[in-house]
Amino acid sequence: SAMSTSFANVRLLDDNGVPVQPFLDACKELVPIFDKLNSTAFAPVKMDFSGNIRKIQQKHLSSAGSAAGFLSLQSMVLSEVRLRQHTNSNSATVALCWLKRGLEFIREFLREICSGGPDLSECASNAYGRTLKKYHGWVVRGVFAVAVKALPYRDEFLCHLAAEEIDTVDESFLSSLMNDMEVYLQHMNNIILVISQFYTAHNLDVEEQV
Ligand code: EIS
Repeated sequence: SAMSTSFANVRLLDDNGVPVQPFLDACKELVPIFDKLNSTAFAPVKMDFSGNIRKIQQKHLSSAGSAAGFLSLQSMVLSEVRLRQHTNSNSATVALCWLKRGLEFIREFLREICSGGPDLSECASNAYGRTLKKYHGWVVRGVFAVAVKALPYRDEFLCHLAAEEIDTVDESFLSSLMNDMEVYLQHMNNIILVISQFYTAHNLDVEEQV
C-alpha cells in the first residue's frame, strides 16, 4: 500500500539531522490523499499543508550548491536563527513548525483509525483535540468542523490509502494495510519526535493562536 515506505526513507544523520529532501518527499506523498477525498472542504487544509512543503522546498533549492547548502532541517532552521530571520512570517522555521503540527494531527488520526475507530469524524475530532486545536481560534476551528463533516466512511478512506485502485475492502487487504500503517506510524513518529524536541530545545514553536 501507499503507507509503507516514505518516512522509512528518512534516515537520520549522525547528529540526528533530518535529511531535507527525503523528508519533503515523504510529506508530498500525503498530498494526493486530499485529491481522492474529492471535496472542496479540504481545499484550505491542502493549500496550507502543501504551502508549508513548498516554502521549505524553495529554501532548500535556493541553498543547493552554496556553502550554506543545508544537510538537515535543523541546519536550515539554525541558519535562519543566526540571521534572526526565524520569526519572519515567510521563514522556513515557521513553515516547518506548522508542517510538524499537521504531521502530528495525521499521526493521531491514523492512530485512531488503527485502534479501530469506526467513525472517521470521531477519529479526526479526537486527533484534532490532541494536536491542532489549541493553536486555533474559533474561525479556524470552524474550517476544521466543515472538513470533518466531509470525511467519507472508513472503508472508502482506507481504499484511498491502497497503492492500486481497489473498490472492495476484504480481510486480507485490511490486515496488510493495518500492518503497513503501524510500520508507517513508527517511522513517521521517530521523525516527528526529533523535530519536536529540536523546536522545544530552541524555543522555536509559534505559540500564538491563528
Ligand atoms: C500557518 O497556518 C501557515 O501554515 C504558515 C503561515 O502562513 C502561518 C502564519 O501565521 O500560518 O491557519 C492555518 C494554520 N495551519 C496556520 C489553518 C488552516 C486550516 C486548518 C483547518 C484544520 C484542518 C484539520 C484537518 C481536517 C480533516 C482532514 C482529514 C484528512 C484526511 C492525509 C490527510 C492529511 C491531513 C492533514 C491536515 C493538516 C492540517 C494542517 C493545518 C496547519 C494549520 O493549523 S507558511 O504558512 O509558513 O508556510 O507560509
